[in-house]
Amino acid sequence: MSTLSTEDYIALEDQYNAHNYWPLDVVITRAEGVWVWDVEGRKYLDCLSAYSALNQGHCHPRIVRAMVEQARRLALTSRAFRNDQLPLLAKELCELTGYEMMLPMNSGAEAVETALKAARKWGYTIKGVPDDRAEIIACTGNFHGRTLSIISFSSEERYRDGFGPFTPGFKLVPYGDADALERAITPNTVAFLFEPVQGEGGVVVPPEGYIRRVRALCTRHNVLMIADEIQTGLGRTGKLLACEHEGVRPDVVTLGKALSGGMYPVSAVLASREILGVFGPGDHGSTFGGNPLACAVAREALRVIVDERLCERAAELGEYLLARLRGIRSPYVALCRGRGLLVGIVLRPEAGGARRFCEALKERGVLAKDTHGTVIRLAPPLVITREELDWALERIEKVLTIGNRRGP
Ligand code: IF1
Repeated sequence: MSTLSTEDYIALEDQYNAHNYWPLDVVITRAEGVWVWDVEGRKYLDCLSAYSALNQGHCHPRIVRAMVEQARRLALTSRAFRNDQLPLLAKELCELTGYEMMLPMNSGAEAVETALKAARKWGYTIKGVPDDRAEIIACTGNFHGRTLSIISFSSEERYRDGFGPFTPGFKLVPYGDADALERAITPNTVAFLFEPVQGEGGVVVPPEGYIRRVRALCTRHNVLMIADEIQTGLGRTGKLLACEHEGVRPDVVTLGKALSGGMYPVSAVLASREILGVFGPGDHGSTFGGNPLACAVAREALRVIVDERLCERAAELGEYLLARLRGIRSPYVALCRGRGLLVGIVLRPEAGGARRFCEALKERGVLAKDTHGTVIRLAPPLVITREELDWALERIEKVLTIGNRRGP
């Protein structure tokens, strides 16, 4: 047990760390599977999974072993030299997903930036768009990361306020509206970037058929379909890639988060040889991208997803979770929605915001995070058991049904 208390850690962080987050006041010191422990020795069930980075659960023993063994042997070469892990990850990831090539980066935002750069270059060199005229269409309510170019097309004022001037060349259309996408496409449109389920947007599942219509429009107008599967990919929604729910293959896919099982920042862009082939030596890169430690960890993280049937588990348990949540009679809940183990409880305006429900859940041993102020997001590790889900549901039901008007 630690000698510093929760309050001590919070005071240190407040003093020395930038305040760009407002976390729940739980100081976690260790974890295993779906469970985490705070510095006071209290135990919690993690229903956020580090925003879906922990699909395989905390500190998965196989991934830990792969990481430690690789760390002892070789951690970083830079891409100035080759290493013996990158080629194997590339082959295994491409074979698993059915894409011809990948390009490794570190954070999700870097993968998205890479996809956008590839799309622009593809537009100029292959589609024939005039220099500096490429347009990329994205969706209202999007979340793709925090870099300047990505926030340039955010519809969330909070993410942009004070950070201008912004990168030009982006347009927004309403999420879920394929007609609006068709109207926005011009001869200079090189790509459409979207999330198969919007996470930050409040766990928004698009109308049935949307992803198929997007595919058809992108094909007809020679526009690259870029699916940001950083949050939805790798089993979270019940399929390896969420676009599979509509039988669709995007031209470009971004992956991150669970690509390392939460062990290390690893991201990647997947696409055809034609698209990723636009990059030549020196066009793009990253000191840590494709490093052997990242690649060894990602290789094992992918094998765990397959061996433990995490996609199937997410599909089965997600259906169960949503049905159970929909059965809760609560004066605060407007509706529950989601796909697989990515679920949102949308609260009514009179509920007074999702934050206080997340605080109340924390007091009862369940960690969840509000999104968009009014949605409680539930995204436990995909290794969760039905019994553990029931344990969480019991507490969620209590918090959502407490009788007095002021709630939990
Ligand atoms: C934060 C949200 C989740 C993502 C998609 C790219 C990225 C993300 C679809 C960038 C990252 C995280 C980042 C985290 C909060 C968060 C989040 F609520 F903001 F929307 F997960 F739901 N594409 N999402 O969801 O990946 O560069 O962070 O590795 O606080 O920024 P990153």
